Amino acid sequence: MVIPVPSYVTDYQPGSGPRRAPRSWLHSDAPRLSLNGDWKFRLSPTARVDEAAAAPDFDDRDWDTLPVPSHWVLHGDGKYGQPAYTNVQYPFPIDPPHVPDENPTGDHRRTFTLPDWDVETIVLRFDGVESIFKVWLNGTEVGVGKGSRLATEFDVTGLVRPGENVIMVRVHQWSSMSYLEDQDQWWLPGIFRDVTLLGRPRGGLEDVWLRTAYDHETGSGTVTPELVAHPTAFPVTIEIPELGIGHIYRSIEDLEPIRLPQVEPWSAERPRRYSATVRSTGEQVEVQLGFRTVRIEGERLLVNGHQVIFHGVNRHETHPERGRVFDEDHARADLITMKRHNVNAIRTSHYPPHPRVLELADELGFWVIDECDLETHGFGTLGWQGNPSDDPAWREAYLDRVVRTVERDKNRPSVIIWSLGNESGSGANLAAMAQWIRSRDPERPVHYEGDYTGSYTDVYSRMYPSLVEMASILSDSGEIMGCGPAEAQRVRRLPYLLCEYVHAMGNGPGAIADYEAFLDVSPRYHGGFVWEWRDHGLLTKASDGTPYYGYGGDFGEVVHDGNFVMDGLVLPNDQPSPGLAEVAAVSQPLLFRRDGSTLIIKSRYHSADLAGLRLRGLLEIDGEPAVDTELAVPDLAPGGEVAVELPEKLITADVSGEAWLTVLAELAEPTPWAEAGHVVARGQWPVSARVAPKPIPVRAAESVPATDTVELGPAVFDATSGTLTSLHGVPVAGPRLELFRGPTDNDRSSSRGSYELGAPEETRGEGVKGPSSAERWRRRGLDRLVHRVLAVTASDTGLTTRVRVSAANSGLFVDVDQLWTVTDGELSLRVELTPSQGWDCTWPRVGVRFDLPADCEYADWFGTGPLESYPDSAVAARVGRFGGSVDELNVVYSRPQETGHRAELRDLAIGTGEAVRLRVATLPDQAGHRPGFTLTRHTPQDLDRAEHPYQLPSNDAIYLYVDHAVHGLGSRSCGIDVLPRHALWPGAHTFTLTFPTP
Ligand code: IPT
Repeated sequence: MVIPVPSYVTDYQPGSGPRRAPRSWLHSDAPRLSLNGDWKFRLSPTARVDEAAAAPDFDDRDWDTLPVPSHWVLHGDGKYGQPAYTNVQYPFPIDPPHVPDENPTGDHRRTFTLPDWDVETIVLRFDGVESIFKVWLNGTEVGVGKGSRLATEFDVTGLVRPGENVIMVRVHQWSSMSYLEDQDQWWLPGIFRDVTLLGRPRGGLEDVWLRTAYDHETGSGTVTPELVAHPTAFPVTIEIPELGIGHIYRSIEDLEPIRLPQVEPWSAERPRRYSATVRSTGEQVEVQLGFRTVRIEGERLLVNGHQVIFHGVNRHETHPERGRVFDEDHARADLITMKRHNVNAIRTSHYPPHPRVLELADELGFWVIDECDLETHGFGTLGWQGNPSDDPAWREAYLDRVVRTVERDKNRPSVIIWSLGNESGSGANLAAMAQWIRSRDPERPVHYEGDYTGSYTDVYSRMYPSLVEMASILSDSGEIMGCGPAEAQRVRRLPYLLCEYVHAMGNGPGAIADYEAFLDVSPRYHGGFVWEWRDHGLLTKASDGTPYYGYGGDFGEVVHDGNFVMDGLVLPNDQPSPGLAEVAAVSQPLLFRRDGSTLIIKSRYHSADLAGLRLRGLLEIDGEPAVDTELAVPDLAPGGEVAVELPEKLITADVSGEAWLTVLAELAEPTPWAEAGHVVARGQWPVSARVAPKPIPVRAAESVPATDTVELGPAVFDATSGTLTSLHGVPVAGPRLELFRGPTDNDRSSSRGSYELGAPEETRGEGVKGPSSAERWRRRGLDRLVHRVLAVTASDTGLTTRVRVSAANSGLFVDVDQLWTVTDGELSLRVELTPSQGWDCTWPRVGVRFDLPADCEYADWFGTGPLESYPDSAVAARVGRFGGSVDELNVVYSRPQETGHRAELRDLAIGTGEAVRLRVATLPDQAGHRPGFTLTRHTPQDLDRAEHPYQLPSNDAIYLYVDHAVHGLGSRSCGIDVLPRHALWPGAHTFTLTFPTP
């Protein structure tokens, strides 16, 4: 008998059966039974499966066991299929509402014993199942649930029975609803959130909404209760013990607001919450209240009367082993990491997270854009033809989703904006969602980026605009994408935010600070949300068993989008990336300026003053602390500015060395997210006058060496090549010119235009469409330079080598002169680089490589740090003394690429264990600029060739690169290219190194 594909798999209905009205996620004392745990599991390749297994007496002994919650593809070592990653692409034919017959279908089965509950109804709740599911209880069909990241509750009162019960849940990976869930993430089928049986008491509280408001002018608060309850639930008491409140309501008609003359408001900075208890005749519910009022006034979005500025991130639910299965400790740790990096806002891209995440946001303090589970991006491939967003057949499914989002999360003070979804084109169904929100919760604005003309949303939101377009949007006139003149004026009257900007893929993003600068251009700009918080790498194994974090293509996908899923500020192993340090530095809540002996502090706090902080002034000479003093903390209202005088001892340094003043704002007391002493803001300035460079006299040596080796002070050279063989007794090879770097993900991308190709005004600052930087570098052979020694000459005090560097089938070259000199026993090297005419692409770097023994693994330096920095990602870098092992100095990006450059090196000691074996110092040029360095186990060519870290060769050397300049990072993997001012154009370079005795 042919079993048909069940019609619910491809219909437009949002679900069926006794689905209960969506309601808040509440903490109740009503009885509950968690059905999480081990279930029996059977996977079928299609949805054409008979229903025999639903029968209570079905024998499932030969089924496997699978934990719930879980994604089955992340269990069983491939036995249950594999995860698949696509960004925009649908991994099935675009033939809505149909899906292929190949439709992995997982039957989950278990028994449970119904506790002896004295309740009125019994509810079966699913907090998240991907993509759709059908439920049977004791052999009887319950219903069908849809909406992967949304809750479904069925009334199972008549189906559940005393004693043992059998439940079967059939989950289909693909369904019509997959068309609405095309988010940029892994496709991960399964029951991935909790399953719970809820006893609903007589006189219970079906839903509770305690809407709060705060009047910033009077300091008063309001709680407006809204209940769904049977008349027998009354009287209902609402208590807020801390405020001495106890209100008794006799009936639903009697639900007047509670007015509180004086409350402390809730904000992301001061997340003050009050516990409230709502007690009916049958149930008690606890709600954590936060008093706040969201309002748009003119072009500004205000909370409690003050404008909100988002230093936000896009947060997906992802974990390298669990996928989207929630783990509270992990989520809390992530949010704490955000707080420690001055992140104050979260967009829940692109679906409501586990409800506890929003409670954590309430508790720790974040502004949240809560986004509905909706994305139809793949229709963009068809020019949005057939897009569900504008097709009446899908209207009910759209409305169902937004209702379930808002109803579930409506009590959360952290949620200040509702978002309809992501990248779903535009259309009437989206507009209908917005209208529904307005009728249900008029207090919170509606967001949707795809509404380019602002016709049904309350804020103007964009992703990845160029800086030129940013300036245009924030000016009074000029074209705006997707808008006619009148529409452009309409969106210019709305609060403006970037729901996504700067793409944190691989090494990057660059230019965060350039976007930040627009906060000073117009109050209309409210900041934005970095794309994205975490890499989504999944822990897997290479064929030899080596563990690594997999991305698209590592799981045999037919179509996939490679490592585009590795675009977070945090690496899969929870390690914050240097990009996150840059975010933290750019987003500091306090900005410091110095004017002589005056320190000007500007507050960017929304509602916090400086209580809870202490200020420290630090004077360092040559990187060593000289003065460390506490400064008086001035009164400073949120948003204000204050000037304080710096003590004399901090700014009058004995200038025999290089002196830097640092001012730090630190937590004075521990907070729930950091210890006392945690630095929230920092400013740094040079105190000593710049020391004029004392050039080292070099004389080109003239005679050809007569021996095979040449000795010069501590150095020995090969006379034929003119390269080092040993330095201070350490075997060293080099120097050798290098212009290449392991291309970053931004270097590899051509998804946006490049400035490198010329950027006339009409490109709106987007540059010109064309090949990636990496492609252009390869065309010019930068990845495969060859060397020809033109001359080696020596004298008693010097050695000169001239090398011509070029690439196969290229007429372009760079001449490199290396002038070694010994003066007063100290060895120095001047490198002079002269390019030929005709170079027409940027250079990723310009510097030299030294090959050191493999045990030269430790570096101590005076320069910038502690992390890597590049011309357009250098706000976090400061001058000081730092140290680390070669493995600590380089970031293990999931796709190997350029890492580890630290600019403006003064002095570097390289060692083995404790012992320093080599030292390299730099001289400043006339402008005070010095080379930077990279100490690494891998060459750019190694990094270029490996797709994953485990494919990198284990070299028998450590490479020291000293680069006079490097190219910026940009954000071109999904955003702007390296800006012209941060690009490295071919040119002549001269720099000088010395090699002091270790
Ligand atoms: C944008 C998506 O909204 C987001 O989900 C993610 O895919 C991001 O790109 C890139 O990583 S959409 C893009 C077309 C700008």
